[in-house]
Amino acid sequence: MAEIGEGEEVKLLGVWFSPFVSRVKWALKMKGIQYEYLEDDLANKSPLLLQSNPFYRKVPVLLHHAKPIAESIIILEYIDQIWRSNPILPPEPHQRALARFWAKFAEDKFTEVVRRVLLVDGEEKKRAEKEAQEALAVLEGELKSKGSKFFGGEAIGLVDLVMGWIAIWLEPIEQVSGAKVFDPEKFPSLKAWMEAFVELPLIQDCSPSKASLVPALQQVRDIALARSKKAH
Ligand SMILES: N[C@@H](CCC(=O)N[C@@H](CS)C(=O)NCC(=O)O)C(=O)O
Repeated sequence: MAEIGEGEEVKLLGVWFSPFVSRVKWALKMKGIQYEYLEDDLANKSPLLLQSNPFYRKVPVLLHHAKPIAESIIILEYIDQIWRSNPILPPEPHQRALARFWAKFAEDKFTEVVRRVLLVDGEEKKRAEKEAQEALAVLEGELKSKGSKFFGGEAIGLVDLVMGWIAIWLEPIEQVSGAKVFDPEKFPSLKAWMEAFVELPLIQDCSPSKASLVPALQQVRDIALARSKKAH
């Protein structure tokens, strides 16, 4: 039997320290898809990245038979539609809609807010810190009411792939920004979920270490702060 991905020509454009790229790596690993990984340079973006994602100019980009797909959550859904083993979304339409809702909530209300925690300072950082904690309280309530190991049930699904970065990136982001977003006493269900998530071999196999992220995120923060200083 041909291995999944063989003859499929799957390429992933990414940078190693991006949580958006890692969620795509996790999904490809979960499905057992072989692919070629191309590390880009955000300070000097490759022509392939600029051609494949001309409007956002961001990684990740998945190339399937040279056809580009951008935006990590859209890529996750594409992967799930093309390769059916180990489903990312549940089969039932209402359950699928709920998974998409929570993935969107986590992205808009948490991921994007923590991005601000990393990239800004002062009052704006404090506001973002508080907003992120409010979103975590909602996500804690959702996970608790589900009563399952993962948002996807007993196996990881869309919401776990979208939120999983928290288990690895949040601590380095807190360290670099000096903010405190996660309180394990306030969020016991999320704490148990993070522990279960990082214990999965597929996550351990293709994630950067927290220690390696600290200097990389520090650099991202320094560049963003220097740019905003210049702009004012
Ligand atoms: N919403 C996008 C976010 C991707 C993103 O922010 N990628 C960053 C790396 S972490 C990037 O490529 N930044 C380059 C830039 O902003 O110029 C997704 O989910 O794919």
